[in-house]
Amino acid sequence: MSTSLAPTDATPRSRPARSRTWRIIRRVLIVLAALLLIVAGLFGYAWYTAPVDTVGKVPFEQPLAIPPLAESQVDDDGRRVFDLTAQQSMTELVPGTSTETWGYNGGYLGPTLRAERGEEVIVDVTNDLDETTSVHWHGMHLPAEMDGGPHQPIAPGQTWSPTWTIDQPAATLWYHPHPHGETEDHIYRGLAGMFILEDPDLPAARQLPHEYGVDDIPVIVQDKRFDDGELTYGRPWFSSMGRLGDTLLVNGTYGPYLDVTTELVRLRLLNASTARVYDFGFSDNREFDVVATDGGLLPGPVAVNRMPLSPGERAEIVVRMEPGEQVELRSYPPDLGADFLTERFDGGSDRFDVLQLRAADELQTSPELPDSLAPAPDPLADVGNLDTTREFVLSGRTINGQKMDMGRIDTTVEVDRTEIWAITNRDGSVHNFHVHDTQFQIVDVDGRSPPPEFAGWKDTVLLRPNTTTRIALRFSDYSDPDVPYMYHCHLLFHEDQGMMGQFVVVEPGGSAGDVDHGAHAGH
Ligand SMILES: [Cu+2]
Repeated sequence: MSTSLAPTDATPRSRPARSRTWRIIRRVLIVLAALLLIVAGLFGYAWYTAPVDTVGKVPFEQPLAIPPLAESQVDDDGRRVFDLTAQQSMTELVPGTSTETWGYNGGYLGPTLRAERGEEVIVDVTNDLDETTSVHWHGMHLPAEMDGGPHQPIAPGQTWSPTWTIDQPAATLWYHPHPHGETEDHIYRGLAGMFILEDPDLPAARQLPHEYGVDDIPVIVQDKRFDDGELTYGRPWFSSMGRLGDTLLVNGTYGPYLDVTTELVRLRLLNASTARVYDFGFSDNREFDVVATDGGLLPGPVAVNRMPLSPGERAEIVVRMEPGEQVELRSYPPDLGADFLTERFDGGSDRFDVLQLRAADELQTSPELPDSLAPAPDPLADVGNLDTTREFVLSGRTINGQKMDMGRIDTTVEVDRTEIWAITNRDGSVHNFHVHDTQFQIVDVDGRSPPPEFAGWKDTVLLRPNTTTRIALRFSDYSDPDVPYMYHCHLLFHEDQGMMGQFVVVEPGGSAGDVDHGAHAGH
């Protein structure tokens, strides 16, 4: 049998040609094999170095910083006035190093704002940075022009003074920048803070631990990566999530411990990371009670031993301590619902020691947790039927096939009408979904009701790969056809790349107006 490479009538002259061909093929094969080895080597390196595991390696040597409660005054109009100034500083985040950071009224993060339902507030936000930013009140029900999204930029040197009336139940909200395309950077550098709402009409709230900084503790969790003290801004090769750090800060503290002096301690967990999903639990797997989620108290405490939170989500948990004991709050490998490769590179194998709780030898008695905390969320009760009103498909960096356009209104909703939104993640990796202005209730995920700790008020929901989550929501008050609110993925890299849409709330029968594309800087 013969082939063209080995002709039977081969002449002496064809032999050099044949061996030359073989030489070329051999070289190509060697180069290909070398390339394959390099790629396999890089992949292997990435595979083995991808998981982060800090369990047992964190020196719990720093007392947990408690963000100060923001000072405020009541002005002549009866409004509670807060001041926030975004500024740049050098901060000792990791002991012995100095890091360039951004913060509000300080080096890193910002003070905790606290206000009561019914109060009118005004926040004078000054931008002392040398680039434009904004401040969004995450989870807050308020007029669109006060929302602090991409349409309310604050230019360097300017002050923006949004004002609104607190009109929602007690909750752990937060504030952070929302400038279009720059949110990941601004939050990563340190701009974020907690906004605690109180509600005198919820008596159970006073039976929960509520002494700020004593038995009611903000726990703002963020992952970072440092190089020689400086924050690094790279993204991993094999992950599409965005930045995934190998070092945790809690309230800006590296290696934090908390001295506990009461039997019960309430932790207000906030995932203020840019991309990472956590699955919080304790080092001895003890049960704890989830008492509130994003938008406020659950109907009653829910005992669990894990509580997953994606970026932007909050949970208030109450943990019982024994005198003299130590236990660590951890993050266990979160269930990202993805294939094993994606899980590995998106943080699904990662474990962290988060915060050490050190109980005093004698603990003050705490009141028992009430069985009933707050009325159950009502949007579902208001819906005559559960027909889906709208569909949102998240894929790549798009929602319904489109990237964010500040000049385009994607969705127009009528004021005070309950809607069912079906949100589908069509990708093989996680996204999440945050809606401004309102709190929603999760109806079902692929037809299944959520577990009780996820059946309360939410404004942000994790979307596992290839699932459909339906939420019930209502936009009461504040119609404005010209100024949009946002819905978006709260993985900030995705958001910045355009995974965001705009909606306006209009009066019944109304239609969207002309959105101001450029928007105006503060005055
Ligand atoms: Cu996303």
